Amino acid sequence: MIVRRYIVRDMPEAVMSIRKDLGKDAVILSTKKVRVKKWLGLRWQKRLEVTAAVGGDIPLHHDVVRNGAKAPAAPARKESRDTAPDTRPEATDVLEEPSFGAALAGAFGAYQATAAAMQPASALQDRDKAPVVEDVLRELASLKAMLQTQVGSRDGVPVASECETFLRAQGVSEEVARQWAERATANDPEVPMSTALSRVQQVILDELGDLATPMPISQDSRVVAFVGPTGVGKTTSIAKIAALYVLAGKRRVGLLTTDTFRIAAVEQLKTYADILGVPMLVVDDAQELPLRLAELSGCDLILVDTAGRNFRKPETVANTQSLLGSLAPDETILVASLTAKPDDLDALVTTCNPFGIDKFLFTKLDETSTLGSIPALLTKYKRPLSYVTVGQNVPDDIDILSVEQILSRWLGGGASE
Ligand SMILES: Nc1nc2c(ncn2[C@@H]2O[C@H](COP(=O)(O)OP(=O)(O)O)[C@@H](O)[C@H]2O)c(=O)[nH]1
Ligand SMILES: [Mg+2]
Repeated sequence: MIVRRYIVRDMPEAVMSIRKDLGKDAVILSTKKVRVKKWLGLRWQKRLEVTAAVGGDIPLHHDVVRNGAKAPAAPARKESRDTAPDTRPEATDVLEEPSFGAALAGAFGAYQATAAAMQPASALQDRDKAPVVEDVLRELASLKAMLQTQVGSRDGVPVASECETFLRAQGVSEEVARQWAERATANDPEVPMSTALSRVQQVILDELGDLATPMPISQDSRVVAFVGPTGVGKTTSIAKIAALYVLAGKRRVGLLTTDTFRIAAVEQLKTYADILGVPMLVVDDAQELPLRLAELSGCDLILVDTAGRNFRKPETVANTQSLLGSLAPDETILVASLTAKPDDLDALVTTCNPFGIDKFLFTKLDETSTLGSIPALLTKYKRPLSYVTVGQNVPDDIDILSVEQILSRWLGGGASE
């Protein structure tokens, strides 16, 4: 293995030098900010120290990015991160510049390690606030229902009730759970539970129709706003999506943040923007919006981060509504975490619906096995899913999944007839 160190201005410069020097299979091992003396040692300058290596058996782990980068408008082909076959040979065909993806991942990794050290266990703190007992009970109920699908329905309990119990445990409202369970078993009340659940899947897919197909950001959209409560993963998701487009090399991405509520929020997005080599501007006041948008006139995709606030407060709702009114985005994506309670998620969507929500983006799929809110919200509010995120790693942990793919995981692989 050859290991080299580079002192550069930014990541794009590092990637160019590394590619030229070590070839396209090189990977970045670490990055850190350093200060170097200029010529004659008169002035200090900020630089980036990047260590890269080539040779040995370096795995390519960009299957998720590859899916997004190749065809942002099409459903991802990968069924599951855990069960996906080794896609290494195919990845080289599909992603034109795999080492650039690896380079970005390295840079993001270094940033995230530093951020984690500075803000210990922020995700953990979020979780600590969650009603743990309720989560455990829901998990248990869902496990119980899943077990029943394996062994068949209990004696004497109609399969429709079993289906309903399963759906309820997964966070589907009572009324909808009953409807879906009844429709799935209507013609065949004695059907085995596993078959009933694959029929539930079909009932949901029929109801969703075109909405079952994932709808990432449209080719025609230039300004895309991301709204949602605090801490759900808006900024992280924006960084992941920006990385997908930078990797694809098809659109000039710019970032805009209106989240000046927390100083760290601006820093967070700025760091991602620097790593990606894309412009990022801050908007303090809605009146500045036209000016800032004009400054980003060279960008054909502007991702707008908004302040994560408590949507149960009327002033938050009013502020967001007025911001979106001035911004007039081509798309507004509601970002919601699946770790929230189903009722709270539903209340959030009801509150945000008047903003003109176009799509959902669900985060933290990796932290829960309760996925019923996805089909429940999609069918109720008739909005499609854009992306789902499955972890904290930028840019890896984002996926474009069809509802069918999600249901297959949720309902235990879609039990066969
Ligand atoms: N486990 C997990 N954590 C995530 C995911 N997306 C974001 N996070 C974490 O959630 C926390 C809040 O994310 P952030 O993007 O700052 O949220 P924002 O306030 O909505 O902008 C951070 O610790 C992220 O790393 C995800 O898909 N899974
Ligand atoms: Mg944020």
